Amino acid sequence: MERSLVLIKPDGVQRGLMGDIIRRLEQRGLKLVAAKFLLVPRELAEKHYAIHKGKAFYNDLLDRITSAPVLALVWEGAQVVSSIRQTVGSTNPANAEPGTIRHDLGLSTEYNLVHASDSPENGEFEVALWFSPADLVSWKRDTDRWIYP
Ligand code: 3AN
Repeated sequence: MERSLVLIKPDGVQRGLMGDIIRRLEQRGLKLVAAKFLLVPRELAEKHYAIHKGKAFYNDLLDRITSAPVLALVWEGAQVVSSIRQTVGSTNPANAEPGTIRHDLGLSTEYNLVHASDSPENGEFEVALWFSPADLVSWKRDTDRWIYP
């Protein structure tokens, strides 16, 4: 089953938007299988953002993600990665479609509220980076039959 890591980043936590962001993902029909509220160790941030190492914004990115608590979530389901990316919107909120999290709740790329895995492969990698297998809850959701054919 496909999984996606979503981080409600420090700006989302500080602005009190955790509930709104979770509501949007839940109402879409996505299924939560793990959650963790934490201060991100620098080493974990470096591994998570390794692909951006060397870019002009890399150090600021690490400073921001480690500056205050983050809510890390794992969502599971068919095509969950692309569904969540659609609900999250473009990296720069100025380009994000109305109705998306980044459009509706943000104004700058630096403070774009959430991270979401960008491929099923990265979803698996990131879930394994942030969670141990025992953290992932396997559960049957009764409403699934009203969401998936
Ligand atoms: P996304 O989060 O939409 O997958 P990525 O992976 O390209 O976007 O970038 C990761 C994070 O790095 C973004 N969410 C944003 O916080 C930051 N970022 C990306 N591009 C820039 C940029 N040009 N200037 C500043 N920060 C950036």
